[in-house]
Amino acid sequence: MNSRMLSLGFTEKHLQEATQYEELHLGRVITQSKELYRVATATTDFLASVSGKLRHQARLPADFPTVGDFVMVDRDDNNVGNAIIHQILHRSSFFERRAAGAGNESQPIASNIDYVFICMALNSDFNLRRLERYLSISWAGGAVPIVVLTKADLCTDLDVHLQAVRSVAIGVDIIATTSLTDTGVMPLSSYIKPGKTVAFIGSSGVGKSTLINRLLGEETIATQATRKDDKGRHTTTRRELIITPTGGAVIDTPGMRELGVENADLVKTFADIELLAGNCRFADCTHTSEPQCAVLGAIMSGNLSEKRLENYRKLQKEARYEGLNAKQIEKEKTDKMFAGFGGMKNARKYIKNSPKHGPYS
Ligand SMILES: Nc1nc2c(ncn2[C@@H]2O[C@H](COP(=O)(O)OP(=O)(O)O)[C@@H](O)[C@H]2O)c(=O)[nH]1
Ligand SMILES: [Mg+2]
Ligand SMILES: [Zn+2]
Repeated sequence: MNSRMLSLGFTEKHLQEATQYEELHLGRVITQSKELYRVATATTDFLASVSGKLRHQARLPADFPTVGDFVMVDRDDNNVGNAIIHQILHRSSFFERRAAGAGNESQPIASNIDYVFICMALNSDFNLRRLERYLSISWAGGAVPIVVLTKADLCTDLDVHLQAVRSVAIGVDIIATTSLTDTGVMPLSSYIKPGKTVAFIGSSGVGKSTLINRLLGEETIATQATRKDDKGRHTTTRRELIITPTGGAVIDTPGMRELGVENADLVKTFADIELLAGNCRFADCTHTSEPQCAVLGAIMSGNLSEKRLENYRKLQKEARYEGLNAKQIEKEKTDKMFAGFGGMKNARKYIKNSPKHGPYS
């Protein structure tokens, strides 16, 4: 494996999987524009589109390639027009969001991300509830989250902020950075290395692009998507996978903030609450008013913040509704309301067959 392949994130696992596709070449999708993909291989990069068969067999948007995908293409150079993507290799992590508008079609955002840098600025952007949301999304997608606190230069009480983040980001690395100096981004470099792919997420304006520019250094800027109208700095207009000088891949991901907590596995994010719940007297404790509830106990004693519990409930609810359209959410609510009757259908039957002066007349 050459260093370019390592930088692109190719691992032995991918090479191994690729061997089952004879006469095809391993590549990685680095950008996407509608149905055209830019694919980087061991030697070069070129445009590609999907094969008729892949398109034909695709049932969901997730069945199409997305940025970060390892794919099998029919060529290793761009001598004879666009290449054809025949196969998407197994994804180690996957992020998608619900498309705007009706229906519940989702749109793939990125795949094969090892670390998600959850960027949060140490100013008014600082919000622990939003952090909990991002943590849930990262875990759910199959990547390891790292909390990156940006603009440390603007913060006079770093310790207080770090303490607050620690109480929320259980078992997660927390890093404070500033883009004002080169050394301010050093703590990030241990994650950005050959074979690894990092995605930056966080609100607009927290300094993601500035961090990425710092990591890239001026000398590599020529390889980046540059804007003609300014100093040629990397600006985010679309998702793209970028190779850093140290040989790690980063993805600047506009749109990641709209990710829903679909399929969210909140167990990791709220491990403390899950653990407490194990000590509640009742196995099905809802932590609202039950006696000997360990969760409420922790809130009383100040070991758990009420806001955290509230957010846990909110995300749980959302996770169950995520992927449903408004009408389906309504149905879900009604179903829940009539759950005691065995669902809405039975509830209707029950009402119909009830004596006139029954509880629902
Ligand atoms: N004080 C300070 N400002 C920063 C820092 N990093 C970025 N900024 C500024 O924050 C603004 C938004 O940065 P940008 O990288 O475009 O944010 P993005 O939307 O997350 O990509 C710009 O004006 C940057 O100059 C930092 O570490 N400290
Ligand atoms: Mg940006
Ligand atoms: Zn309880």
